Amino acid sequence: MKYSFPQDFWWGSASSAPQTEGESLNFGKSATVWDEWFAQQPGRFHQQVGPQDTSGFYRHWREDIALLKQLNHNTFRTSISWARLMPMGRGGVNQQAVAFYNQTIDEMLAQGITPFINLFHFDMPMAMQRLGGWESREVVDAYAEFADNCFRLFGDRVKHWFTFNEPIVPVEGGYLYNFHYPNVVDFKRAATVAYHTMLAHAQAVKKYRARQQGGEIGIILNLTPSYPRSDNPADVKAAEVADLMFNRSFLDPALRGAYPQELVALLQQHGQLPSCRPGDAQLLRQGVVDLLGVNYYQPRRIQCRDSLVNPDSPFMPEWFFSSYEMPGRKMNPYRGWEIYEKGVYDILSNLRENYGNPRCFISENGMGVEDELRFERGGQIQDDYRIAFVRDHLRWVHRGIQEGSNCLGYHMWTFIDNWSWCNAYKNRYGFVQLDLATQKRSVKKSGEWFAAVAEANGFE
Ligand code: BGP
Repeated sequence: MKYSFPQDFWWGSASSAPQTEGESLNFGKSATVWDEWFAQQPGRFHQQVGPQDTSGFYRHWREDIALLKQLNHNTFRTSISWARLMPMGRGGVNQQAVAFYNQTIDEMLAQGITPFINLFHFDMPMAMQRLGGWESREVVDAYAEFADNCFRLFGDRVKHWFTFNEPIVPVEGGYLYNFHYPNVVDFKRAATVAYHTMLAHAQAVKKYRARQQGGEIGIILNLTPSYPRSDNPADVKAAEVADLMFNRSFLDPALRGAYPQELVALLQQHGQLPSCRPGDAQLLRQGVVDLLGVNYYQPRRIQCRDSLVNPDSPFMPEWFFSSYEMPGRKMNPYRGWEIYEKGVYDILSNLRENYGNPRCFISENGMGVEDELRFERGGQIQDDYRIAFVRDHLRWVHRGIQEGSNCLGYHMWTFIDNWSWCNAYKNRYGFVQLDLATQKRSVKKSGEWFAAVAEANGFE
């Protein structure tokens, strides 16, 4: 069968400033929570590569953009580092950063690659974290100032903006499950962080629209379809609560301008609602996006709890459901996440049926592989598994589009193997292999395959 995609489909990949730029304490940039996190854990990180190094886009940007071109990308997503542009978090702008972002944006445009720019990819400046990070309303206002500076400085050329990438990850990682800085475990604080993030989002959307720059603004959410173990009402209910907590907590405000009533009622009942101010609800309504980025990696498999909750234990989402390992599920043998390609189609169907079919695109989807060098033959990584992964997801994306979904593109995570928050370079995701010792870039087999797909606007 031939899979042809709509004209002008966005073919590209996604990355982020903190995972690729390097030079994280140089050229006027101040520390983010990642510099702090890395410094606090000597010995933890694979090969000792940290935010200061990464894949070195700060120095290799010209070569990297040439590679994007070679891979027939018509679009590319990266982010602007808040701590690079505004080292104190607010106030002064770092002119070296302005020059850096100007040259990279201009070079992408010169190569026919439309830049998609995201404003926050987990990289809270330490100056802002010291004020309380997303727990602080001051930080919400500072972020809006940063966003507005980005629109002012680059909005004449950048026409696709995103306020946040996966805003739930700092909530989960930093305030609920203890896998990111600042390692807090407290639902109420997590809920406040989530709420303030969406207020910051809405403020940025408002600022962008006020400038009337003729572009669009959206948000990028990682959506994890929650499948119940059975049709048993208790399992179905458990999956619905997981969906409320992990998907709809951001999806509903982003697309409908308000939180789901069921979620508000649930948190209220348990005394976990963040404190609101007059005017917040109206602000949230103004944050409805023009464009939704969907990151999809894996689903959630949910069942009802098999034991009663101890009401004295700290409140957690898991009071209402358990996860289980679905028998026979397909796993990524090289990283350990479930692979369920149809999930991407289910997300598109849900958006079409329940959210008015918004303009959207797949903004991340990808396959991490540990020790990928073992697949090198004749100087090239033969990553047929990644080709199969992308192709099989694209088939489901294609079907969603055939059925009417307003899905405008597909971005793979990621372009060049990059630094990751908890694993550094252990898991490789790129179309392009990075040799950490030499910083040499080599296109993998999947990169060549993707270039051909992008050129043909589809595949057989
Ligand atoms: C997404 C993030 C990316 C990237 C990716 C892979 O959630 O947006 O920044 O890191 O996941 O995950 P990991 O690097 O943890 O394997």
